[in-house]
Amino acid sequence: MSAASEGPSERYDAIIIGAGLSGMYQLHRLRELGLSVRVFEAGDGVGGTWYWNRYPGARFDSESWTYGYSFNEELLQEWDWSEHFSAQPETLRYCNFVADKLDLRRDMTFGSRVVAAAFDEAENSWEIELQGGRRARAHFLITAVGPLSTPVWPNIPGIDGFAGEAYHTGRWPHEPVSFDGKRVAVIGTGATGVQTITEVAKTVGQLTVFQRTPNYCAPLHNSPIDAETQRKIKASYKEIFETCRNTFGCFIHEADPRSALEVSDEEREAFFEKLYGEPGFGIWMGNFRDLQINPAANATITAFMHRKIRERVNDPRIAEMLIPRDHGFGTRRLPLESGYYEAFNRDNVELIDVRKAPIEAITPTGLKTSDAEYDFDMIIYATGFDPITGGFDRIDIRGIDGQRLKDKWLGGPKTFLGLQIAGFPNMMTLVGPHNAAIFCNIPRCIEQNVDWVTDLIRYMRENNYQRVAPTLEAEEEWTAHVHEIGQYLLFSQIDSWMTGVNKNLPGKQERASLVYAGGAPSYRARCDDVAAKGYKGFELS
Ligand code: N01
Repeated sequence: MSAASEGPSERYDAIIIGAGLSGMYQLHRLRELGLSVRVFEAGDGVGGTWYWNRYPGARFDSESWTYGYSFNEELLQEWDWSEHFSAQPETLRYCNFVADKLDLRRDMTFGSRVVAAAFDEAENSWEIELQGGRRARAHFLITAVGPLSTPVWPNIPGIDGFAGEAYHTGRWPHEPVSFDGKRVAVIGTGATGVQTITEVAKTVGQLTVFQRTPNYCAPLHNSPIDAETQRKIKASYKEIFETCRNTFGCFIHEADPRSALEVSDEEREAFFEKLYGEPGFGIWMGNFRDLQINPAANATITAFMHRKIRERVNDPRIAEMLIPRDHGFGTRRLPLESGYYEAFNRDNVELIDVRKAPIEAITPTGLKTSDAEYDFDMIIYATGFDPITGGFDRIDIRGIDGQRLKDKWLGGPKTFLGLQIAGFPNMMTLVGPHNAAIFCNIPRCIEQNVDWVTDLIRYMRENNYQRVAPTLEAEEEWTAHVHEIGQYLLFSQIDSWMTGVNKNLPGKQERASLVYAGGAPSYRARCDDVAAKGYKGFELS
């Protein structure tokens, strides 16, 4: 792409890539500053994750009333969440409700995938190119591409030759899909697979689950929100968001200050039971403080979860297959479930361990493992995403001297605060790598990211600065800090999307430090400190 200085006629103060929760809020905030803004979005509507992930059973596991935007009292008071943990259709309706209320769509162009972006040094601006060739230019480029937005189909031979229905959960069709009486395969048992399997099992003819790595799952305990609770929630938003603001991951769950090893066995067991019986992430986020840093402490909750799986699954052989052996509880992202283990008690649900019998090929009529051949009417791929950097990698982003971001990040991302990159001026990366927002009740951290970026842009305009980029030194220091702090949490020693691993992708076989693991409050304090010191670590010119 050329960055010729005459450039395209379409010009804005800022271009935002993506109309998910972060892109929507960023548009709103920049409009308040009086900027001309255009959002380019590949999908045909707002919502990002909630637009694409329409698979059966999709719902979030943040409490609904902690998930919505907090910045606007009218939005909070006018919107009723119907359940404590909202399902995808309602969350997508919420995104559309916000877009309507704030009149966001008039500055959005849908069905437009950004394929390239190049910085023009002479003009201090970014030129982007859309699939199809349309180009536009802006002073600021803000990526709001999401950490899990690039679905990955497994690299299994024959995958294109299957004659039946085939769906990736992250690209689920908009039309209803029926499972009635069908023979259905699900490949993948991450958070998405767990929700899909639980839901599909209810109406399917025969369901066969192909599991490579079992995950620990805990009950969601979802329920409807009655009128009285609704009223109380609406009266307490201030306190709710204040609580979220001060917890590690901005959930309402706060870690217990005790060590798992300082209490008696009975006390520990009773606490685990209590948390297992309560809604949401308490068992992960509100548990003893050292479960995710001390292997001996972690072993206690891991043994508890093993017992729970055995209690819930009737066939001991299947229970043993569902018990993770290669990682401790909570070291991979915890899927919350509503009857997942009981799905395997149904006569029409079969579990196949693909570590023992690897999938060798997708055939025109089904699937072949090293042990057997299966016929299916439908194959569902719940095989995950190109994690965290995937949304960046598929755009040809070029900074100063034409340096490609993909090349710069070859040995792992380098950023300052997970929000900017040396050599890529005036580009801000919402929920980007090295940002606390990935390990967070995401809208809470999105608001922090967006507010911080908005303040930076306001500061630049007030002080007549045209260009901002971190110094190499600041970038190196932050990147080293992200690496160092990540080591303390046990998840950093385990393969998962949180450590950047996707076994289907040649470049994603090794673990990397992709997320800031110091918690949202520390991250916010650091960002605020940088701003208070006149954006220390950034070069402004
Ligand atoms: O993706 P994943 P996901 N053969 O990467 C398997 C968020 N989310 O879409 O683990 C066989 O976790 C793979 O196996 P393995 C949440 O943060 C949130 O499920 O690599 N299996 C794994 O089991 C979540 O963590 C919500 O051995 C293959 C699965 O596919 C994140 O999204 C709901 C395979 C992929 O799991 C990602 O979840 C849903 C192959 N060739 C998701 N290739 C809520 O808020 C891959 N797999 C509730």
